[in-house]
Amino acid sequence: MIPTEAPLVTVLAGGVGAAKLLRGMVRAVPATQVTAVVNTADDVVLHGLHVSPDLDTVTYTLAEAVNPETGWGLLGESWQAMDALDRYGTPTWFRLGDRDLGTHLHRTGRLASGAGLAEVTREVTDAWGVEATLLPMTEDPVATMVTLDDDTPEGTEVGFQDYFVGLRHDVPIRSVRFTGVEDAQPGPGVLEALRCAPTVVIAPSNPIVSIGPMLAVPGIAESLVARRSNVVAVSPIVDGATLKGPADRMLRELGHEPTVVGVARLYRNVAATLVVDRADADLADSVEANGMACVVADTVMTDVDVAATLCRKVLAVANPEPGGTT
Ligand code: FO1
Repeated sequence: MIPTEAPLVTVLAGGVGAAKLLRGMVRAVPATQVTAVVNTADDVVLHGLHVSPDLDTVTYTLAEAVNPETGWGLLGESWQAMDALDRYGTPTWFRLGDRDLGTHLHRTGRLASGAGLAEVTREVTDAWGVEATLLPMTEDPVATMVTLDDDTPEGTEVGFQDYFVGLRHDVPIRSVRFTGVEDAQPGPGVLEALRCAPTVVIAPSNPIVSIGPMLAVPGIAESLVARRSNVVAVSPIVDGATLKGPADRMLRELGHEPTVVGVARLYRNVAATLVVDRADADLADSVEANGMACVVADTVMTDVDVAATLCRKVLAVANPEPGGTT
């Protein structure tokens, strides 16, 4: 069921960075009023199972059940199913823990019986006691494909998880595209959540492969442009680097500046404000010269309290109290 209560905040979310932000958001405001629109272009079918890494990372994090060392997968996992696959010589480079497998088995079975991904996501979040609403960006098949900058004339195109996990994102790339996105419809409730929430936040996720696919789903970017003044992005780049993952490298390789200024150039049409870390305070003027208001905050979410403080600030800058100081 899609919630009828209008959210207080809607967050565009990828994986680990977004999950940390959302963990702070549900401390800053009631969790029932938080909606996340989640990237599904990383989804992959493995061993016949539909795996939705970003939806699961956000779910497990909000349930306080995520593995804190990896930021994905479950706490206290065992790996007997992977050991069993190793026995048969089946590739296990993408590791699915035994407990995590239950989620993929449930999702795959329900999708095969005709349920939509939004409905199944609701079942999974309910089962984990997650009170925030997670909405898949689309229920249609959209896949991030990465063209490697190898010595072939056109570059070899691989699926996102082959690049990210299989090649440990340790290879140069030439381009990224999202197959199926032109024909994708926003998932149930997505456009309403983007239109109705007083504040929309773009989480500190990879702008190219986490936020990029969502903005490419017809209707999503347009919804943000229409209310840009209430859209706040949090930079995933701090001091010219990402805390986790290849965003800095991807930005550089695809011709963008791997700084908060490069992030501002990517988001200026859809968001009015960019929140940057204190480490980048000296770039605030350059961000503003690129058409976004710039707010400096502690964005490195070392614990949930830092995340909650960041979220309170983000909400305040998007909808300042009349006469208030932020
Ligand atoms: N990331 C890895 O680096 N190695 C893995 O074996 C791996 C398995 C995995 C299983 C389930 C899941 O939900 C996520 C998993 N991830 C793994 C993370 C995933 O590749 C990335 O977090 C996202 O796709 C990027 O946001």
